[in-house]
Amino acid sequence: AEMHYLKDYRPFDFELKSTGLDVSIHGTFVDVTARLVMERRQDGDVQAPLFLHGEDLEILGIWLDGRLLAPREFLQDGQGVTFFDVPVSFELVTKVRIFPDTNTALEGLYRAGSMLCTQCEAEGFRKITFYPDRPDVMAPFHVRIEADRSLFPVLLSNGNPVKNETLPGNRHAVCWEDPFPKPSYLFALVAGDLACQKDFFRTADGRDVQLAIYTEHENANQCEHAMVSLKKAMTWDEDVFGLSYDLDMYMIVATNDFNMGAMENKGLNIFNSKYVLARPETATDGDFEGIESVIAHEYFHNWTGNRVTVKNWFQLSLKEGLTVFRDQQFTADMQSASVKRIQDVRSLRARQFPEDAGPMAHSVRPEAYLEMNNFYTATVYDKGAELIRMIHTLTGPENFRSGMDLYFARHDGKAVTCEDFVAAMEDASGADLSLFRLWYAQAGTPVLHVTTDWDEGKGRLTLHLRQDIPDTPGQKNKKPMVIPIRTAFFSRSGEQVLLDYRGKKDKEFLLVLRSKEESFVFDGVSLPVVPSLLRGFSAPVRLRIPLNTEELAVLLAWDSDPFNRWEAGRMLVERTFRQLVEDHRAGRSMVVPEDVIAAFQAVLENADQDPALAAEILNMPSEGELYHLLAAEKIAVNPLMVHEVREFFLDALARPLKTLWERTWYACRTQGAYVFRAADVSKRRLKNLSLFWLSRFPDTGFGWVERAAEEASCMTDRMAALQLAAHFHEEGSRRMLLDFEREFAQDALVMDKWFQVQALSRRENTLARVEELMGHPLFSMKNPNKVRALIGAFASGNPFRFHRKDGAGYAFLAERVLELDGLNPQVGSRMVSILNAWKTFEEPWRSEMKKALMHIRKKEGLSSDIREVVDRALA
Ligand code: B3K
Ligand code: ZN
Repeated sequence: AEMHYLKDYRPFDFELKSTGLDVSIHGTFVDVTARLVMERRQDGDVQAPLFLHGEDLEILGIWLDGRLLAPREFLQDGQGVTFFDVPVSFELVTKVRIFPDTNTALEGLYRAGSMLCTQCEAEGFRKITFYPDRPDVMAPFHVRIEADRSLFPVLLSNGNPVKNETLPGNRHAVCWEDPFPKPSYLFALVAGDLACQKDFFRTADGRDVQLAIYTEHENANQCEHAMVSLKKAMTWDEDVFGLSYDLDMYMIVATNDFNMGAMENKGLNIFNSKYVLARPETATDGDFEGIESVIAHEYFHNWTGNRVTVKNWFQLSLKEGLTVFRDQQFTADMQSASVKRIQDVRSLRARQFPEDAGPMAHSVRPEAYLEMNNFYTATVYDKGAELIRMIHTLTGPENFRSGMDLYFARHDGKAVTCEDFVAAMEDASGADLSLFRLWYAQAGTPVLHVTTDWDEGKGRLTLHLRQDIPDTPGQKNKKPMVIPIRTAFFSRSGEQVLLDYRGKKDKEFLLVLRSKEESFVFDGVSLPVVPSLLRGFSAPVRLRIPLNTEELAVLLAWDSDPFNRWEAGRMLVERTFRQLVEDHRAGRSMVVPEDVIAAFQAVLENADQDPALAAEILNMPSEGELYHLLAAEKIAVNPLMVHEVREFFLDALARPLKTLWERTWYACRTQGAYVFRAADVSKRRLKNLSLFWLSRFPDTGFGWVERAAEEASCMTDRMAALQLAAHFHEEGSRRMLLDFEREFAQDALVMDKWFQVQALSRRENTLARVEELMGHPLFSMKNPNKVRALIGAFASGNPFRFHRKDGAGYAFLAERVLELDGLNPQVGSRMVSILNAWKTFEEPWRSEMKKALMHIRKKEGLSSDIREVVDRALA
């Protein structure tokens, strides 16, 4: 593999008129015949040879306009095949053999249990056949699939089924036609013995669409929630964006072996079964939420991604940022909007901010990649969604909708760029987004410094704003960005006050910072006010504003923006934590101030006003989140110290609230059958948060956990108790885990949870237990869900036990990465990225992490996925 650069982009010299595929499935191999009708583009290079991508393909024959080519008439290498002499228009037929059973990378065509399925994005289609495997080459597909009827009664591909054939030798074939021209990355094929749940959806203009969810037979009864979610998403997209589904059929296939969450192949989504299967006895509220949002995300791609696709992979955020924004808005409408926003920002800070500050930092529209799969990142997805959100804020909802309409009117059926999207928004809204475009090009998280000046005599308040954008690898001395800042002010007693800004009285203002420094002046400020800035997290920046405890307590209690209430709580915790860290380092005794405790106590006392928000506010930052906090302030991370200080803080906060937490636990018990609905979800969340706090008391803690486990009647409550139990050494803990294992040994998704809670255990022998669990009969390095549940959870979700001073955690991870390098480089690359933050740690952790990275780099023939990450981490 070689580096790809955005600046080198060139259109393809040929036009692909149509693609015909004939896929013949046999015992241990599959033969693929591709029929490509092509024409040389007159506006292209008329001398250019024809290059088709193709990897790991065994050539059975190549025909040009019906003539079998001799081997010297083309040139094959590891990347593909080149033809030096092709006519202006021609038909090229290739026949290749591939081996899905040995494909452990789960890219291209592979075996998943008894079924065969595909994953083509980003560049997997070239492992199926020779093809111009690039997103700007689009064609209508005609696919014929042939297989044994007993082993593979169900044969699926994109579009509409047009023909069935019965063949000799118990074989059969099905033909599919997808009339919408599409790039190869949206191709899909599934063959298997699958159960099918059917339903239908009537579109706004009265067409009936067949909906079908395919699963293994034993899971057929677990699709209801996914089906309901799909119909909700279809309705929402019609209501909010005026977008209806376009084919006669919408199919979803659930598979246990999948590298990520799901894939939006045209008309035939393929899903990790984790995001399809659910019932109350086996799925948690989190699972139900995840399914609803991933089903919606893949469905929304039908317009943002499929109908309008990307010109090249540098434009990935065109479809991913936009589709994440759309699924966020959907979830906000279906569930609690404030909780959704809080959780999204929390994950942005936990995953994207560190990425933006680390060795893999890249802009939302990256400039270069070695392995495209490494750029399906929090930056492209989640920061990309924040960019769309800022455009939404800057233009306003009506203009944003007009911009979307214009975008589809201009680009339907085409492969376009992020620039095309911004231009449509600009043209439809009249807003000037010229400076805004920098967000797509500049990496790094801007730091926004705010100071206030109050002239009591004049009744004038001035906000001084300044932005700093940190240097990132390959990018220095950046230009100021456009930062939309939703702003309001509160009196000391919590009223939102009316102020004058540029002659206009209002309660909320949209300030837009466009230069390095700027001051904003407000009049009519006769009493002291507390500013509430960046409301709803209106820009993906780090806000630095010196507010004291009293001011933060005002916002925490009274801010009319729920997000900023939560944010005030965070600021309070973070300030307290930093103070404790200083005390700890200076050898002073640590004290958590009374007024900090009182502020959180007030939240808990009033929890019934908004239990969901209270649960978010009282859910304290994890150790991992605190690492990021220190790293952002250039304080080297000492995992032992963070652990000790955080435990001290939690204890100090827990003690005075004990009876309140007990009362809350009782108050949140729900009666009756499990229903996945917002009101119940937030009660369960607050109840299980109470349990977390109660479990911390040394004498009574485990008793609470056992009792909660006994009366748990849904998986949400069971998991909450089991996860806490897994930290304890009590015999009861061992028994709970054993009983759980026995009860669910048949259910792969539930067993993932069982592996995960043990990987997350705070017991000091957790590393040894994780190693032991790798030998469990249900564990497999070949199954990505299992790898994530055990190894991923341990290395990224259990920092205290992973970041061992002796480096044993790192050595363990390095061995797993090397193992994955040979099996599944995409998953391996995700795992090795956990070490990217090595420079932010104190010694000896820092050197031990580096050692693990160097050990991995030594391996010869390292996959490009893992090599790219390791090289950049060590650069
Ligand atoms: N587009 C896919 C992700 C493909 C990842 C390839 N390594 C899922 C999604 O974002 O909807
Ligand atoms: Zn997506």
